[in-house]
Amino acid sequence: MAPARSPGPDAIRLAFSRAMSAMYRNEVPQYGTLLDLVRDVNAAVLDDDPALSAHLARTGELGRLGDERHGAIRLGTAAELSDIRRVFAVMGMEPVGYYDLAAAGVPVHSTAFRPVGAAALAACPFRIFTSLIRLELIEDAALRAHAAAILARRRIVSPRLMALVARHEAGEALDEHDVSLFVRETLEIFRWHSAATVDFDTYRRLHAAHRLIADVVCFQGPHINHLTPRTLDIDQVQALMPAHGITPKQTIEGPPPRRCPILLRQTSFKALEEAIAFTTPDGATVAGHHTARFGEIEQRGAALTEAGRALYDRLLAETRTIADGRPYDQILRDVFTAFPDTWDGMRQQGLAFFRYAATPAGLSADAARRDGLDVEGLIAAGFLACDPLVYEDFLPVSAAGIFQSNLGDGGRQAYRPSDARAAFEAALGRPVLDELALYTTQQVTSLRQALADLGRSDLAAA
Ligand code: OOG
Ligand code: NI
Repeated sequence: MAPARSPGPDAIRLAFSRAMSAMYRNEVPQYGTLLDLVRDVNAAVLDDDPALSAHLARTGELGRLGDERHGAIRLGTAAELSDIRRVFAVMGMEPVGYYDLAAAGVPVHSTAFRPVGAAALAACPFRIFTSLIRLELIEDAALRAHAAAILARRRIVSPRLMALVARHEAGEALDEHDVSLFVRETLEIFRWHSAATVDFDTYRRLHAAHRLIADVVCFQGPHINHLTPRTLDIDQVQALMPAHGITPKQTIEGPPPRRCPILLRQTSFKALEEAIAFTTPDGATVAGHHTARFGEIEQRGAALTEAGRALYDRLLAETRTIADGRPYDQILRDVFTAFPDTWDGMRQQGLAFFRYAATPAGLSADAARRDGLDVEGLIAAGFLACDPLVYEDFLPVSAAGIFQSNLGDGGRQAYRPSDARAAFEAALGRPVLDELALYTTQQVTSLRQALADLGRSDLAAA
């Protein structure tokens, strides 16, 4: 029998992200409004900027512009994190980076499951910011044990789904039919349930310990809490949200607007208050409410090297210590004038990552003209081109800001610093990938190839 055709991880991820988007738009109508607004603003930007439009067409990004870039979930146990890791692996999503949000007063630690190769990112960039709640940060021992017992009773993945995952892990190709079942069953994990699994009193006590803890513990599973499309003008969407009946968080997270965008800028709308049915110990139902779900937008810029990131972190920290009556945006802009805002400057100072390629002029130039030039000389001569690598990851301070804007007062607590990364990776069942290593490899590989094409492999060792 001929082997069944398998859609492959990129196609499965694309099908899943589209199914998730449709489900979320249906569940959270305000998110659909945000998507429409983002689509209109993106269209206007492209109309006004034919060069950007041509660039996105050339890089194959235009067709994917309307697809979400990421979503987020919050898990309750080590076993859930391990199961989710196995499910996401079927879609080519690997854990990249470790984010300790406790440092910013949020009792979770996180990773991002995402495609890693350039081709996979281009095929479907969808990723999921995945947090694991840290019950050990609940001070009340009895409440902590109660929460753990509630979580121990639930299973967020179906046996049918895990059977498919096991077949994938055994090296079996999943056919179209398997894949549609896989997408359906995976979608179920993230569906919203308007009935809590606990009585109102338990909810109230967990909510008082931390709202996030109630959000994770009191429901049947890790409902998707937001999806995030890509915008070409985040300031514009932020400004237009109120006119569309959407209340944005107060500030845009991340770096200020720049000529040469870096890292990631994000903003969200406030989580909605939704009706929830709680049980009582005698089996009756009590009406209550819960806020968890929201919408977010993002705009991405260049990935920064360790040095670039250190400068970014230092300037952001400095911005946040200043309270002199100027608006936050203004302070941010002023402080960040210390961050070079030209690609040449960032490259020469080793602040950002780039992808290199030999140009047609470089390939046809006399060897004698190419020899004797160093990398900067080759660039200046127009023989070597470089484009910044897009930042594909997340920022802990920004993520904490997104969490907090949806937690209201009391969302921020002081937690003692601890090194929980080893525990997170043990729960995950593997180490997370190092984002800096991924960007470094891309840069080094492209430069080595470009120099070889120019007959200047002697420079690659430098
Ligand atoms: C995740 C918040 C972080 C981001 O884009 O930085 C996040 C959450 O609320 O669960 O999604
Ligand atoms: Ni997000």
